Amino acid sequence: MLGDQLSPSLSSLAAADRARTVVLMVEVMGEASYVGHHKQKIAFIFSAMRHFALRLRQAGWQVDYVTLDNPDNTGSLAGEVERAAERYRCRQILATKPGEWRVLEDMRGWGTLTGCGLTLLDDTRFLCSLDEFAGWAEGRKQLRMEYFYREMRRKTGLLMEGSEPAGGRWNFDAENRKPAEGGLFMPRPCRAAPDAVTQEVLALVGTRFAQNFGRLEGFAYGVTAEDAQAALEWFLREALPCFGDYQDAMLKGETWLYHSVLSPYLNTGLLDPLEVCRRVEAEWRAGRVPLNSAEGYIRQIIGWREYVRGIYWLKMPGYTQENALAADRPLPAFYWTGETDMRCLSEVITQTRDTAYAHHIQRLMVTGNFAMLAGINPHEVHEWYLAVYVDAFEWVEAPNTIGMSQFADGGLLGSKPYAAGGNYINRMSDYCGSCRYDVKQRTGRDACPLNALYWDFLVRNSAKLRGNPRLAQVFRTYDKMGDEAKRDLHRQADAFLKSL
Ligand code: FAD
Ligand code: DLZ
Ligand code: SF4
Repeated sequence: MLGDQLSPSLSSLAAADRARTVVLMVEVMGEASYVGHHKQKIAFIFSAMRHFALRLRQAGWQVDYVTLDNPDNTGSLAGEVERAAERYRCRQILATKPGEWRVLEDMRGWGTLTGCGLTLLDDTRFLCSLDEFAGWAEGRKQLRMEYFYREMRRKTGLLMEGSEPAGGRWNFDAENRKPAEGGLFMPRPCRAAPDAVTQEVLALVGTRFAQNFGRLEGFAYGVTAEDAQAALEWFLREALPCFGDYQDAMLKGETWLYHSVLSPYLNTGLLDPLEVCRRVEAEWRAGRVPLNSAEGYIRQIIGWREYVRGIYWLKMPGYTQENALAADRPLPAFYWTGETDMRCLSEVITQTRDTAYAHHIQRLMVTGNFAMLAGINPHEVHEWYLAVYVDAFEWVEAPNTIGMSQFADGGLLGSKPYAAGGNYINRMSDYCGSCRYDVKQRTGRDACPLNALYWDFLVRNSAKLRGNPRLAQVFRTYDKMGDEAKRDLHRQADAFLKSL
């Protein structure tokens, strides 16, 4: 069982005979270092794995758990499977398919490697199977999330009144764009105090991964199903009512706002996505939360989360190498330090370093938007996101980065690039007020760099973007600018890019 397969209902467990099975769980350097994971991400996964192993033992399973510091640890999944196969004179390997192409390829070799029979079962912890998604996608020119989402609403019956969507509309996103306001703040989300198991893991990670990105101090992620359940209860009570309204808002020093911070638990199996959605729906039906919040939240899970998984498996291998806009600049060093005068970026990167978390709009419209405007190589951007967030597993991270955020798949996921100048960030956050740059200026020493970069990005990629009907208006605006204004913008952008 892998580090993100911590569900008692996992297909491999369900198919195994408890009396004749040894459950193998391994902490291996290979998995802990294929990207330079944030320290808190490694600590979360290792501690959650150790707690899950205890739980399985309590439930009567024989568990062989190999810790990272076990002197015989070979450092790879395959190496540990081979050793275990010999140890137990194993005849049959049973596993649930992983969430990453790289690991699936590795797993497919385990039968030959060990001489055992190998059965790889589908991961049934999703609403939409990969076959079902492939069937939905077949023959469609555009794979729009909105239509997929409606199918999932019908399939689950979530927020449905018979065959109609509750409230008469499928999507209340237009009501979910309130900017940050003065006095908008959140009580700190439900955080778990590290127990003895977690403390041991924190010590291990602090020593073995001392050079990795991120702080360990303040680690407070839950590591058991009970912790995850407590986090869900907190979210339903404290944050869900305002989730919809302020989903896109950003505020200095406010990491979590009204977000649920449930992605680490959903992605490792400590929470069940459908159960979470049913609880959210029940809050709306009981009149405790508005429909825009309940719908907005459920859409993220049964819509976006399922949809990106489908895209990942439909397009791999190859998807993580896509680079439709031929962006080739290296990732700026400040993505690892937060040391930049651009307040929006320093705020989000510092927060990421301290917590291994940033909410969706921070990922999409701050770090993601800047990387795309600056023409950063999307594969480097992808590896950064895969490393720095506690919830990052490739099946969910890659389509969000390569597709939604960088437009590197040429528009498979989004009908236009999520590109914005400083204006958007100024509208949705309070970052600009304390920035050394002036968000209102396009050129000059103090101009917000995003403004010139925005136009420069569009023009740099005009061969690929000009024909996009959703960008027709912005290109018209650009065309109406005087030659001098255009030249100044590109000079400004060039000088900035050279200084990166
Ligand atoms: P909330 O805002 O409370 O949302 C609720 C839940 O909906 C999340 O827990 C998550 O499970 C789901 N969700 C929301 N948006 C998305 C989305 N776009 N795709 C898939 N699920 C979604 N999410 C990850 O789980 N892992 C990643 O590695 C990841 N990488 C991302 C990279 C980029 C560039 C971008 C733009 C987004 C990424 N996301 C990723 C999606 C989203 O940002 C996170 O799911 C969300 O911020 C997690 O915080 P939360 O639990 O507080 O979410
Ligand atoms: C991300 C991760 C890390 C850091 N460490 C381990 C590990 O030691 N053992 C393990 O089984 N899984 C780990 N994982 C998760 C995997 O790298 C991989 O992303 C998922 O299992 C894919 O489904
Ligand atoms: Fe970011 Fe520009 Fe605002 Fe500064 S002025 S915080 S760089 S958007």
